[in-house]
Amino acid sequence: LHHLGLAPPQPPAGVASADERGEILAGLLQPQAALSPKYFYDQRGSELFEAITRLPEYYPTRTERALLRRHGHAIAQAVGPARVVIEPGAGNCDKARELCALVRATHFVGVDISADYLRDAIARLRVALPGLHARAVGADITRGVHLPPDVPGARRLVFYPGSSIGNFDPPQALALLGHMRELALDDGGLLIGFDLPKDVAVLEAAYDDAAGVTAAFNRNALAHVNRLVGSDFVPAQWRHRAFFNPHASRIEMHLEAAGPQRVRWPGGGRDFAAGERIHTENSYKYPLPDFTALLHEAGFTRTQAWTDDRGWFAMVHAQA
Ligand code: AVJ
Repeated sequence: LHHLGLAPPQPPAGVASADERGEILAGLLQPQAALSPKYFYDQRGSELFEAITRLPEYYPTRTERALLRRHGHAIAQAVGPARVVIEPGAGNCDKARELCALVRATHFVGVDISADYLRDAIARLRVALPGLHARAVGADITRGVHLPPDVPGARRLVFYPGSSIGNFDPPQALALLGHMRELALDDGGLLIGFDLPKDVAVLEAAYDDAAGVTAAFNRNALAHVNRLVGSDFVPAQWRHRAFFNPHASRIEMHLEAAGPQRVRWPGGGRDFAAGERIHTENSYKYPLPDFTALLHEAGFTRTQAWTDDRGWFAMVHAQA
């Protein structure tokens, strides 16, 4: 997204670039081992995430969809005549289909780190909306994306639904929102969905479902890392942990070693004691006024918000 400069070269699928490899190994070697949540999303991880969005416990996706439908008219009015919709982290493009129809977009650009998964989704989107010019850009949105204008002079809407912004800590979120404002150009806007704080039991169930899909999604990151850097993690030896951290207002996900583990990769490795954890995800929950303040700090001007009756999820339109 950044600078709209040159596209970073894309490594072949399934092999880490030198930067990625360095980032992954540095995280694993920290005293508190950590792995970026972007490594959840290989093909299988994207499929598991899609399964999560259909779980009874996982309220964000269906709450957001209901918000878009219920307030569609007002949202379309706030957005105005945007013709180019850009969605960072587009995934299966399900929401893009509804949004593009709602704002009568002529062009759609989906950006996602899971490039093959995105290409299939874009192909389905073209069938569903034959009048829409839709294209896929396989890229890591946190590293910068090259987006030449599809339609010179057309107003842009950056669409960032699903509380994806929750994966970033507040300073990173601020920077990313700033990039999105640049991407929207001077007369464009941002339509963003994010998760609100709520009852801890509701939050924790959403990230530790009874069917174990979120546990499989969490463990799958290790299989993905094995392919990316040649490590020998045994995913079944790691337990899924998910809990709300009230001080930071975030869900944390970790993988906890079920017993002592020796993990090796070309050129190194690490021993983990039983119970030691790898921190795999944060999912921040912002009170509406805090998030609106963040948008203004990122340079957006007018904002307009919609929430559901339970106050569980919010959608905000912000003018660039
Ligand atoms: C895709 C980041 C919005 O934080 O709710 C779902 C990812 N992790 N279950 C979220 C996720 C575990 C999801 N986001």
